[in-house]
Amino acid sequence: MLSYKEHKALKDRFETQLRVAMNKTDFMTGWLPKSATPGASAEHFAPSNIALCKYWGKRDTELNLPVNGSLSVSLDHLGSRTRVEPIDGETDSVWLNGTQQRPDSRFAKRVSAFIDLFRIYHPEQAFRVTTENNIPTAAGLASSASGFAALTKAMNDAFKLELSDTELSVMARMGSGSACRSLFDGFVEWQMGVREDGMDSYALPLEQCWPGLCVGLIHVDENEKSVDSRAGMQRTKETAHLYQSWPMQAAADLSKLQQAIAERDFALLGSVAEQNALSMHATMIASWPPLLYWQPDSVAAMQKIWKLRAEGLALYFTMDAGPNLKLLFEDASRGAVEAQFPGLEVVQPFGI
Ligand code: 2P0
Repeated sequence: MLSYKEHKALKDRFETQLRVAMNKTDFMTGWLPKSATPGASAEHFAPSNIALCKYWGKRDTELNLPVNGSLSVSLDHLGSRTRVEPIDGETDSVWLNGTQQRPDSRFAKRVSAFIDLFRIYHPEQAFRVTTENNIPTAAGLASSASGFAALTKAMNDAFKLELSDTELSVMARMGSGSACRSLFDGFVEWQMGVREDGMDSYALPLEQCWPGLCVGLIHVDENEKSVDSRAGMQRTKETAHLYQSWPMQAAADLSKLQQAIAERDFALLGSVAEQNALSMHATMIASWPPLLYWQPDSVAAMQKIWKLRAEGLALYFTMDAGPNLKLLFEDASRGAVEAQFPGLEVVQPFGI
């Protein structure tokens, strides 16, 4: 019988071996056609997305494989447009919203590391990458999902890879998990998959649409978070006992959301999305050191929503790893909601 210490040492060694066998570069070497050549410039748009059932926690941090499946709605015209151009020189030139990013900045390093995956056969080829986000900065929406999705599509064209939508979703996931959902419009499900190489962990668009569904973006605070989602989900998974209940909750919520969408049951959709977001935040608060993204204005908005709902307004919210709320309502309530939240940015992902 192995002691606990011996058992742990064996487990660590096994996991290290697995990691060595399946890092991103190994993955790409087995996948990319050797003929892949960086020829053309290319440009693509991808929408931002809001999760109704959240992605929170990874079972593999190298390949961005999630602990749970998630479901989102894409934000139509709000997102990122990214252009890539092969250039002479040794380093990538990365531009965001008209400003060149320092090569040692977090953003430029993440973009270059992602492009490295495509240029394994042409390590000398540098790119100019230009990204424009049309997401109002005041809405405080993360842009990594739309940015990496647009970049993935552009690199696919630049290297003439002709990858399928599913393969593009797998690729985008390795840039940023939530980016795999931004490959598609409308409702999108990211199936978590079970394989170690992640080839079954990608997003799929749902067939159903929901004309009249509204997402309202409330701005509470646009300052950069001190702990980003990537670090936040890792801390939660490692330190919050409460996290043990998260995979079960997410699985149950995912199937209730599928039901709500199939039956166009707005009260079910809104209540499940709101409870899912609050449960995710509960796991964050239960981490150590604690993670509380809420500001006093976030709590004030929640209380206002609960009061309006008690008075009969069909209004719910969701929140990501930040202080800003995203309101969920239907077109019939739009006037009443806008009267309560002046200046609200409203998106109707499926039209009226
Ligand atoms: C989501 N979030 O489902 C959840 C809810 C934040 C809270 O996906 O490390 O930026 O790049 O895979 O995709 C944000 O996480 O993290 C996110 P990485 P990502 O929208």
